[in-house]
Amino acid sequence: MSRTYPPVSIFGAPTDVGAGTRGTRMGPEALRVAGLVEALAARGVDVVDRGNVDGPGNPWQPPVDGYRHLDAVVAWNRAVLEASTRELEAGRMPIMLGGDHCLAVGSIAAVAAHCRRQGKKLRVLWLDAHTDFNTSDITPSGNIHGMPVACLCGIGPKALTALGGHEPEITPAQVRQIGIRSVDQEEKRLVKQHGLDIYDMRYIDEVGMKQVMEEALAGMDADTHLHVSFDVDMLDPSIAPGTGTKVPGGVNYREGQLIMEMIADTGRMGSLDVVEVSPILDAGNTTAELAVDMIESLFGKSTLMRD
Ligand code: Z70
Ligand code: MN
Ligand code: MN
Ligand code: MN
Repeated sequence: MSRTYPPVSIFGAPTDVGAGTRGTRMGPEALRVAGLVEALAARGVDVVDRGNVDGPGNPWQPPVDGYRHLDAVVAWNRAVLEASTRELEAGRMPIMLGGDHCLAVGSIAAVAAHCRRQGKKLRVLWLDAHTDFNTSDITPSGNIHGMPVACLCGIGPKALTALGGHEPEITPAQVRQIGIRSVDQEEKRLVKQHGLDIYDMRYIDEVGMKQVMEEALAGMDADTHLHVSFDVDMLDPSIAPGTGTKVPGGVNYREGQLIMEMIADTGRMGSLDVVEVSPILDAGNTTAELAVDMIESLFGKSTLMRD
């Protein structure tokens, strides 16, 4: 394979303040122990591990006005925004290791600002069992990891929607969601109202992952920055049990690999989140190891030479 990749900077955001179960704070270490840095280096990628960003502990309190731990979530997202921005401006690809999925507000706000500065188009691929489009009015839990896509689209608390200084950071038309199979009742209405492009499990079963990915990646060109936000709960819990919200009927191993390979083939990935890995719920470290396996495919690992 002759494909080359931009230099990569990995950083961890060890928190679970946005989630309803604790444990994703250990995600970054689990991914490191699974050999993420070594695997990328072995593929010839110029990769550095910047260590972890810092933030407040988990107050473990009930929701206030529909949000759990809003202040702590904002603090962690500021740290992620800063770290991601620094790497993007240095011409490097940030890989943010969560932590829970609330952190995508900061990582994607950084990428959106970077794209505005560079005159680039942004496409967001949201790999998840969930649409993460709740608001304080309709959330069943108050957990902010169920809200980042709405926040990025300008719907949410000011401290998150205005985090990167541009409201909204993205529009629903820039987002493609794959692997979806758990959407709350009122959340369904909201994603429909906002026209989100959702490839749910039924559609994946009906047309197959190849067509799903062709559709989700269509329309990108040399000026497109592709951000991949990978919530490991997209994968079926039988292969990825180490996560807090397990939803049956998920993406299987082969479908997951095809997603990553087809993303790699575009050559357009400019940033990546790997979130919701919770090693204390795992069987050994299999979920982090599987995530590393998938990330190798994102960086061009394939069975045969295809170009
Ligand atoms: C539910 C909620 C959720 C994980 C997002 C679940 C949210 N829709 N869970 N990611 N792991 O509480 O809003
Ligand atoms: Mn760039
Ligand atoms: Mn998610
Ligand atoms: Mn999820």
